[in-house]
Amino acid sequence: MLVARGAAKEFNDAALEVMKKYPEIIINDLHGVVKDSSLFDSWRKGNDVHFYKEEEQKLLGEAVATSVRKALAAESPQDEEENTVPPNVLMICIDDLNDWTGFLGGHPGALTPHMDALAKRGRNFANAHCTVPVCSCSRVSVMSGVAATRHGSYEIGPSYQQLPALKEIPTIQQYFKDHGYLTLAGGKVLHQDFNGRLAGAIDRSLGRKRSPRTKKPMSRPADWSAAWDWGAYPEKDAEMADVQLAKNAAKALQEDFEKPFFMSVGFFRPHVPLFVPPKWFELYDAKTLRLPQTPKSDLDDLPKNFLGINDYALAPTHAEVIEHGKQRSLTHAYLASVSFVDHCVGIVLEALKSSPHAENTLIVLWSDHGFHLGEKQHWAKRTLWEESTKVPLLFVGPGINPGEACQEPASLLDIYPTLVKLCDLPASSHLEGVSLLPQLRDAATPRKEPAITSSYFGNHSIRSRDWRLISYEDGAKELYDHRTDSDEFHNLANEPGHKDTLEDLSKWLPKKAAPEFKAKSERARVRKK
Ligand SMILES: [Ca+2]
Ligand SMILES: [Ca+2]
Repeated sequence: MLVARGAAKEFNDAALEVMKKYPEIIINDLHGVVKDSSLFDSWRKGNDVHFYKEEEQKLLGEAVATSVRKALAAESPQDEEENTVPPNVLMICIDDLNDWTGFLGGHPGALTPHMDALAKRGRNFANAHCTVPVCSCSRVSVMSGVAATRHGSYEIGPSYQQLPALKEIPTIQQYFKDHGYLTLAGGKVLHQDFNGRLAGAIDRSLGRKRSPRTKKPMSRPADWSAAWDWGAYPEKDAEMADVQLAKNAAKALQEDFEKPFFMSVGFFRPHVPLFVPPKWFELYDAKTLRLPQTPKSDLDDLPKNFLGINDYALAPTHAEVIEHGKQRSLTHAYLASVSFVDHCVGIVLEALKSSPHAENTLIVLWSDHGFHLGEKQHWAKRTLWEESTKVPLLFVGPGINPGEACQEPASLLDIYPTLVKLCDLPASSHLEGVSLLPQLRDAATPRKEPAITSSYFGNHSIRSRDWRLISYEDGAKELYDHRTDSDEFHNLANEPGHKDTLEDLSKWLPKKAAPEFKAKSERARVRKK
């Protein structure tokens, strides 16, 4: 055995001690963490211990610590009950909500009092990004903890259940269930829901209804997709599926459960069609609300192929929106839908506040990707620009002190490992994200990993604290300095003086990416001229 010194020696001795006392538990726990590295052979055999890199020591340390806690808890279950009640988790996901919230300030007029109040109670990750800027793939990544470059879903089509790379990967709901949690879920959590082989992940459904739509087009030009309609409809909140879901969740939160719970609540607005009751439209004055800046000249410095990944799907082009004179009323409908969904979030949060679980529930709120409203002449999602990739991400609850917003990059991929850590579950080796615990403790803690977003095979964005690099499949690049250009108007990739920045960021570009797994792909179905 190697001679270990200092902290390594202390750790070494402690680990040996633990191994002697609880050989079974240790070996089992460590297995998940270290099974892929030959350096840990000695641990697996359980008869020798060596220390190598700092990172490996950390992994071992965490695994040992988890084992010790488990072993101690098993020895004195009464103590555990008295001292450590595992926290519940309330996960609220929102569909297509960009940074047009009060706490992110993406639109100066956006009214979101409930989410703003929530942001004040914990950590607002103000530089958080999705892994894929489209519904189903983004959600698959959140729920699996696996990036698109491994699961291969870059477009609506394949479900979680269909992706071969995820065959053995438990959803976060399943993982929590496997570790003693009761799971409840309702609304749009996964795009295609928890059915087939995922059905067992959810103990109780909170329903998954859809809101009513008008029979005839309300505001859309006749030749637009029926999904791209909007207006003050239906008359009452109670008719909206999101309100019904919020109330179901609110009711369930009043119950006493025998186990800790993991509740997932997924709201559909502000996804199109942008139908919400009149009172939400009345919050805004369509005539005076601010429109985003959409200069045509913004496209002049982009690589020629940039439209290649942006011309799919059902959304109208900006030219079509302008031609029909719909920019203002569509923007109005989006803002109305944002305030409506904020109201739904409020119903759930108020219920939690007055419930027996108020003090012991972690809340994580996020949206699956952002949304363009004409910026860069684009509507909706799928691009690698800030409007598409940036999302709200809030963590609130026991152990999280309120404080400043975090400007370090964060990814939706980090939700799974962060919740696993916060709830003190065993580490799982399949997770590709990074725990946000350091930034939950102190928002200013620097983080080296950028947020990586992929859109279709071979196109990636690398977002650091201050920069965004976009690299397309054919090698074309865009580079933006967010310290001076939060709108990403000025592509610096081909300007002198940024070689080092380009190189630094390029190091994070995925070296291997899974080819696109196509079941029925929206991309194959629709292609615009
Ligand atoms: Ca979405
Ligand atoms: Ca530009």
